Amino acid sequence: MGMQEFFQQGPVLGNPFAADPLLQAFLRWRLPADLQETLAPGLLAFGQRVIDEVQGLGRQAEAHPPRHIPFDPWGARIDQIEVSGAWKRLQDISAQEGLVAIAYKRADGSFSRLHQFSRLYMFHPDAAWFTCPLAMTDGAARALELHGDEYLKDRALSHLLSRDPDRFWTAGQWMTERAGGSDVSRTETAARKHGTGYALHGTKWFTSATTSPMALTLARMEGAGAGSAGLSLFYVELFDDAGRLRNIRINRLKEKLGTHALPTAELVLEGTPAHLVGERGHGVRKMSSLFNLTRIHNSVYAVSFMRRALALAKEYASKRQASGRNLMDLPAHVETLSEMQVEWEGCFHLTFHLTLLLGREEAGESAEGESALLRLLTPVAKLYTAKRAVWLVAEAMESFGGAGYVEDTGIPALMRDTLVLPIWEGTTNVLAMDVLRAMEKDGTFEPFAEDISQRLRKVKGEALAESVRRVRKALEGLQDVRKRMDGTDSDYSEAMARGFAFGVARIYIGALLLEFASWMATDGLPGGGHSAAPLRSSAVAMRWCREPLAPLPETDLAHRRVSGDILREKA
Ligand code: UCC
Repeated sequence: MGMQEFFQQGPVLGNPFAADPLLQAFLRWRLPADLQETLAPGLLAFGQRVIDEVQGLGRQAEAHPPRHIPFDPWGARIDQIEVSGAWKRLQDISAQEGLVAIAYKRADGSFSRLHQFSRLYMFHPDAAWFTCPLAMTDGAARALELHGDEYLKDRALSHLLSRDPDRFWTAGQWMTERAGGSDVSRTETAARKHGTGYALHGTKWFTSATTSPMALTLARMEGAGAGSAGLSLFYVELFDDAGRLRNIRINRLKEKLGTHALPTAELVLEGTPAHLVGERGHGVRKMSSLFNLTRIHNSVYAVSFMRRALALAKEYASKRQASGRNLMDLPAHVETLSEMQVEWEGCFHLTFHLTLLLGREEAGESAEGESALLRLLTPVAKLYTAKRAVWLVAEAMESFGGAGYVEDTGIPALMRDTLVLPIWEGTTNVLAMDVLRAMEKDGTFEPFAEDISQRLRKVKGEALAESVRRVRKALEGLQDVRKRMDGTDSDYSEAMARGFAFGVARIYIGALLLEFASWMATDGLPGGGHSAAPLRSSAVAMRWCREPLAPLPETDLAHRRVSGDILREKA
């Protein structure tokens, strides 16, 4: 008998709706029965479209990245960005599937956001980050809905919310400048009065989705004060009727670590016509309606990537043999995978709970304290899920051994595309500062603590009692730290902020997982049948609560002095 050659079978993934019991159970939990029945077939069909069309298009878009063409053959400056046909098809599918429109049509009432984000969650890992333009488009639609005049609503919103691929527009967002990165108040772009509108002059250092027909951006009017209150929000249309850029120069496309299909450019505005959005001034405050929304998109994409990485790792472990056993049967590997699973489920609950809060806010149906909770949990979820996604995807990559490090498995691209999550739309520490802002300016901590207490009161069953006690205790610890942060030492609060935000996330997730497990044990069985699912949900919740929920290092003055010493290099 000849030697048999060894081949490893590659991973096979199913329909992202049919193969996701957590998403299905969450929808059963939160949606009214009739709405759930209405939505499920559409979600299943969309899942099939993701497999049949989106997967292939995403791969093609990734293989044919955008190209900057600065000049025509005869030397004229044209600054075109060429994108692949696959990228354009992803845009058409986004329009047809209502990936932005669903949220604004509000046919599903306060559940419209849950519906929209369920689709984006299934679409994202195969869509080569076309979800970046969609996030920007959604944010721009919200900003225009809240602050735009009738002209802008007529002109732009109808395109942003269209389901007709020929009418659908995506939108760009140009917030980042050379001086004003995270500190947007240092924006240097000037807005000069020009006819009935304005002309913008300045450089935008990072602009994503730059092939979009419109963008929202910030600029300072002549005579306006310093700081972010002196900035105004502007609407820009990039192209004239002949398709030429309107006084915009493209310096170059960024060569990024990942997100290779997505055009991200440096722009110089040389008198670009612009339309003021809302009253003059307070541009950052207005822009926050955009970036608070894109931060929720970011959380959805983080859990979406986590799900993909975990599905790949589990599928591989079920086939791969080592030491005479499947990886899935090796105790060390079981520990690693189950830790990843629990982390993903926790992040999923936090994020999808946020989509419910957002939906209720936009439908005008928020209960008392829920707007505050939405304000606080938006930066918390963004910073927490992004960090945990980076950790989880790196673990998944490692679980493939050398294969995970090889390009054509697609896993390196998944890792690169995940690494952007903690960076764009606010880095971890910038968001931790936003958590402080949300507590200090908007008084969000007390409604948060009250919400947890109410949620824990709903948890039934002896098996979960110890976990409930742990969450309560961790919340008390967080309340103590919060009291100390309320003092005058702002350096103390800032030094505590990241750990504090992680604590908020982990404690809130603990409460959500317990509430879900309790529901699963009583009402959660599909069709009322018997299943191991309730037991599983309880195990996940208990495992979550057994880990430290808010490990907060004390950052008093002595601690910070040492931190400073550690950083000062001595010869
Ligand atoms: O740059 C980017 C891309 C980089 C990487 C690209 C890779 C390729 C793309 C891949 C795609 C997949 S993305 C953009 C990143 N930039 C940000 O997200 C900005 C980060 N910085 C912040 O979030 C800061 O916290 C600022 C800019 C918001 C801070 O602004 P200020 O003006 O210094 O701070 P203030 O004075 O506290 O806030 C001004 C006003 C206040 O309201 P009023 O005027 O009423 O007092 C705040 O309460 O804005 C209000 N405000 C908010 N309101 C500030 N933040 C918020 C908020 N989150 N929600 C509500």
